[in-house]
Amino acid sequence: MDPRALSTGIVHFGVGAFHRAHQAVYTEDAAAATGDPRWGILGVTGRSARVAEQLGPQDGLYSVLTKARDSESLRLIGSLRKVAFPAVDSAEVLRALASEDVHVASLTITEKGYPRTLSGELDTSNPGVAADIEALKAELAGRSFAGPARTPLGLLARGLARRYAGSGSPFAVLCCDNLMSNGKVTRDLVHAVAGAARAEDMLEWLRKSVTFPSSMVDRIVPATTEANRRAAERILGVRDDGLVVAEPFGQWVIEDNFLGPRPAWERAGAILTDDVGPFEVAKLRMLNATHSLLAYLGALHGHQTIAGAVADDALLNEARNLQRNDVIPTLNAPPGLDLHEYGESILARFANPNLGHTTIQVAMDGSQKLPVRILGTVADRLAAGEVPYSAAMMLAGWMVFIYRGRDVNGKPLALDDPMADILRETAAGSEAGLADRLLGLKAIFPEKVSANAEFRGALAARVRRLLSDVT
Ligand code: NAI
Ligand code: CS2
Repeated sequence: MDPRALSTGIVHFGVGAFHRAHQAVYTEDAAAATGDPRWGILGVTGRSARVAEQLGPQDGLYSVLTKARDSESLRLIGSLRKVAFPAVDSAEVLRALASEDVHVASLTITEKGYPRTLSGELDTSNPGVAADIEALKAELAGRSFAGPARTPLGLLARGLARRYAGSGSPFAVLCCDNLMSNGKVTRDLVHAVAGAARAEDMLEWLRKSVTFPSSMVDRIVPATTEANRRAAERILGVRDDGLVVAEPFGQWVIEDNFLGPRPAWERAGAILTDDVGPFEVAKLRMLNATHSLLAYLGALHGHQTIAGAVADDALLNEARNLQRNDVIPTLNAPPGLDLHEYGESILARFANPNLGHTTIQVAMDGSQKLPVRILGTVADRLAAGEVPYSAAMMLAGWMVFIYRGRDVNGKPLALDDPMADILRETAAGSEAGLADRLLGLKAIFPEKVSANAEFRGALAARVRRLLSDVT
């Protein structure tokens, strides 16, 4: 379908690589299958204008370089019609969220884009959240535009307030981040922003007219490199600054909970279901936890890529043990899914040498990722009276990654994490006390995990062994 025929029907927060290689592709395919022109996307960047600057001169057009093991293909995508940068375009985003032509907002703002306290509540001490709550109060009081938003959830809440004050028509907010029950997480935070602004009437409307479906999202999309752009330029004949790179595999399982219209994503291969939960848990625990194990152990052993880590038999064995011994016993398989075959299919995807997904990229934001990916498994196994030794190995990898900051060859390993300073400070000290010191971080480890003596012992033993392996 000619992208110029598309009207904007979706606002997406977090126009990173993954959105462009996953939801935007599904949305384009749905439009092509149905001829429905209503689903152009207004993308909203996060903290920099870079993507807006990359795509603006290209009319929002960009390409996806799909890299299979021994072949690659390039595809032009036109569903992303414009990219807004909140620092200058918040008013436009607010108008779009209030528009009767727009029916869905979606998000890929990373695990750290959902500011919560230890107990999972909205973190109102976050300066951006606090500023957005004040802006919402001002706008609800009928005062004029309260200036640029500071957080995606704040901008979204302000836009929903505009919708409530205007048409009040039904709306859906679709989270596409790697979080468990990601729709509920998003709903609770957006409701909390409205509650903090004492917007009781708006809250009532939110409960009745705005749904927050959860979704399980899957496609490995590494950060784009200059080498990728040069390869694409040789095929395209022009440089595409908005290029994204991805594996051939993709999956999207969406909770069918929409009060208003939505793209016919099922016509593009998405699965609409009443119960996303089993798909979410299986994917986050089987794929993402194994990814993190290979990232930390792989990086420490000098492997630049996930594919390199999977090619290391000892690490491949650790990955299989994690899936088979610790994760699978905690899962209720989604209908028709053989979990052992699923685990092997994941490892085969990781082994794609053409993708170039780096261990250091997967290793980032561990403080935000580990609670979602591995600590549920640990808690479930301990509750079943078992010690999850492979999960302990994965956590030992993360701890030694922080503590050593270098790989087996002495190459520095960057710690890219919103809690980096706290992690470094906590890790500093004796090797013997490393596991206990990091286990003491209540922002990451729940009591039921950190207080278990057997698990502490297993973790400390693996930290010791790993330190001697890589030192
Ligand atoms: P990216 O780095 O290309 O884009 C991240 C987006 O989130 C950017 O728009 C950025 O501005 C925004 N962002 C980052 N930190 C933020 C914060 N603290 N607050 C608000 N916005 C913030 O990353 P990519 O590859 O697009 O992945 C984004 C998310 O998509 C992941 O964190 C994950 O939840 C999900 N995902 C990614 C997959 C992948 O293979 N890359 C696969 C499956 C899910
Ligand atoms: C990866 C995920 O970077 C990471 O943390 O584990 O982005 C992974 O590539 C996706 O979840 C695959 O669907």
